[in-house]
Amino acid sequence: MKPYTQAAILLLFVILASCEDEENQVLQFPEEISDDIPETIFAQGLVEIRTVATGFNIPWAIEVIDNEDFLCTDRTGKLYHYQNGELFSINNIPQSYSFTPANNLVLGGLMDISLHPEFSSNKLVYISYVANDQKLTVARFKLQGDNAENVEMIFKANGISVGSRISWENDTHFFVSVGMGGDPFPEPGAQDLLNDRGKIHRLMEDGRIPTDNPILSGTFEPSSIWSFGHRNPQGMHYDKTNQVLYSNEHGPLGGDELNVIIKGENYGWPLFSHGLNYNFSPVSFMTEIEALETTVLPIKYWGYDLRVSPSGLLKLEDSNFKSWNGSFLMGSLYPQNLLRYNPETDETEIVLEKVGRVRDVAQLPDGDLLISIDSRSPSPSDSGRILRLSPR
Ligand SMILES: [Ca+2]
Repeated sequence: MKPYTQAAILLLFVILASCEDEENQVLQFPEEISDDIPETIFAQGLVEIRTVATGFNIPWAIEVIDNEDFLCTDRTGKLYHYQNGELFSINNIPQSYSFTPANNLVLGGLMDISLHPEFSSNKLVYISYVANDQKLTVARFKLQGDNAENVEMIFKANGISVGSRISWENDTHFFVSVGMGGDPFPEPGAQDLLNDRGKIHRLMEDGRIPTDNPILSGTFEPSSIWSFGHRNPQGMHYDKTNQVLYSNEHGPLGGDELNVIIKGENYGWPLFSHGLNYNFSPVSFMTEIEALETTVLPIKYWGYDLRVSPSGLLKLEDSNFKSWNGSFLMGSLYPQNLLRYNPETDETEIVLEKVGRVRDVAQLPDGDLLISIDSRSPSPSDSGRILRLSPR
């Protein structure tokens, strides 16, 4: 290509990019990491992407209030409120503890956020985070303007978590996941019923243990534990129509899973996994048939080839993407994709390739979707951002 042709193409990109910025009214938060706004891209001719807000570090969770009104957590300990084109911080939220191990990823910190089902009248908001005592904690508060009021800690696990999601079953009960990890070998505890890690818990709105929670083997009364043997659940979705709780979780190398969560059941980690330890050794020598007898196998697992490392989970029901309704959308951290899994056909599709580390997926009342993406992905200069997806 001749130099002047290259220059002309570059100029065209600059003009297109600047038009795009104006049209999208991209918000620049003061503590932004970079000015880089990703261009609008068209994936497979189906999706139009618009940047709604930037300046985040690790935008772990989006919780929609209305079409132009949503909350977003940042793992580094901040909670943001986007409302009609403005982005502001919520004050007075509990301090969270995040840490950065050798691989440069930020772990712990502020993770999920969820509105009480009767938020419109009671203004109650729930968050899950690693507190300064290094334990996974659930707090709730009243959202009054840009303030968190009447902050109450309503659940404290007896250990830390590297991932967490909250999902409501009905107006009075919710689920919260507490994960674990292990590199190169599994951390102990997912099978230990006195250890809150590697579990999905079920609580009442005020944090009390529901009397109809399972009485697990070797115990005499219900605890907060709803299911156990999980590795690191980073997406949860409660399908209210069919009353089914879904959760995805990180395997080690391969063995990422989508599970249907059933009361009192054992999801197998680390007795059995479809994946391998990080040093490529087997997690266990249990066969799938043996695992089927004592644990619940995932409804879907992904191998090492796709390296899903899922985050966020949304089962689409009445989105504007008509052909996707009935499918699950989830982020795929390591390869930086947005994935769609169709349970009818058992097909996994890369919806947006190399879009960045997608942390969460949410649907707006108008049927469009929001996704949140980590800073420094896919390019090291990228700011953490929230994108709106509409059918093209
Ligand atoms: Ca499992």
